[in-house]
Amino acid sequence: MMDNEVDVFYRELPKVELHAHLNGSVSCPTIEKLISRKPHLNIGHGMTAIGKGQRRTLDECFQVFKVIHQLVDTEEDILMVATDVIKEFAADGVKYLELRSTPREEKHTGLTKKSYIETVIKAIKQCKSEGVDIDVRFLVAIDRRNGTEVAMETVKLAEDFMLSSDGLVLGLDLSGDPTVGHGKDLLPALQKAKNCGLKLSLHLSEVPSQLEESDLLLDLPPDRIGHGTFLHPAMGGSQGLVDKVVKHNIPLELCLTSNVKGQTVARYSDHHFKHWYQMGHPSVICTDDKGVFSTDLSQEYQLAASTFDLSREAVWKLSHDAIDCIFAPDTVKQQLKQKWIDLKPQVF
Ligand code: 6MZ
Repeated sequence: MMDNEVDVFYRELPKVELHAHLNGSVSCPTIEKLISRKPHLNIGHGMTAIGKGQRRTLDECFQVFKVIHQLVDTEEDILMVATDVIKEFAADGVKYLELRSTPREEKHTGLTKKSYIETVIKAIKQCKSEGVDIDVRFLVAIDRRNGTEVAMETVKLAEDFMLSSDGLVLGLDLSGDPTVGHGKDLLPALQKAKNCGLKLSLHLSEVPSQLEESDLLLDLPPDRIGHGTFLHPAMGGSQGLVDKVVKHNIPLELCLTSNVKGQTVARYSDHHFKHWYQMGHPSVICTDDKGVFSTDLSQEYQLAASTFDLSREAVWKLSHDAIDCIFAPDTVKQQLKQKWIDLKPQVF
């Protein structure tokens, strides 16, 4: 064991990251740089990350995002945050990353939703031109608490960028505090997004009270599901919901540390990964918010392996099978599969 207790096998494992919120992924060194840019805010480290062994309620996690948003409110900040996050994922062995973020307008700094997205795209292109070994795409996020009108506006923006970003903007994410708002109000916007060719990754059933909403949104159907913690009957969901997910073969993005630290799952061994994985359903290990939850993707793979007793072959297959769940076109999937072949160790 080395390197923050993570075995070198997991660091060297080529990985696909499909569920990463930009502002939740900001590392300690980047937070330090942001704090030094804005000392007047009096923000300390303890306010932006949840350390080893610590737990917070989901509500407290959402307070943490508000603090980070105070620190990230100019184009300059977003450019730094996005390039740092991309380079950190690359250093962790991530070969393909779909980053998601909620475009924000900040009147006092002149930041607009359009310039927000443009800046993330600039960061992606900058990393590419520097030769960072990672293929990065972007999903524009809808924060569910902002309601119908903002969701429609966001879809329009995402559509414009999908058409003008050379394939960098691929789809939409629906996220935000799951206890606020109802998916039925967002359905027309999501339907419109789907009709214009945007891929959809929706946070579903992150808390127990969302079964009716999940049932409704699964009929779209989405292209991927974030968390889906309470869909399975063993977690308080229903067979009907599982049947819909299976019928449409919708992959799940699963984030172990996030769910345990955010207290929607009591123990790692209770994580719903086991139910879906046992069924052979496409399940992708992700970080969610690597900065806020003090983790990285190598640690998440190691955690899944140690908790559910996965062999190295099984872990390799898990990271390889994630390629089929990406939103980029088949040509990219083929390139990634070749990369996995090239990087596969002779023996595990
Ligand atoms: C739901 C989450 C989330 O968009 O400013 N976000 N939404 N559930 C979660 N589980 C813990 N973690 C993050 O990144 C921060 C935003 O991502 C969403 C929230 O809307 C949060 O404000 P961006 O880059």
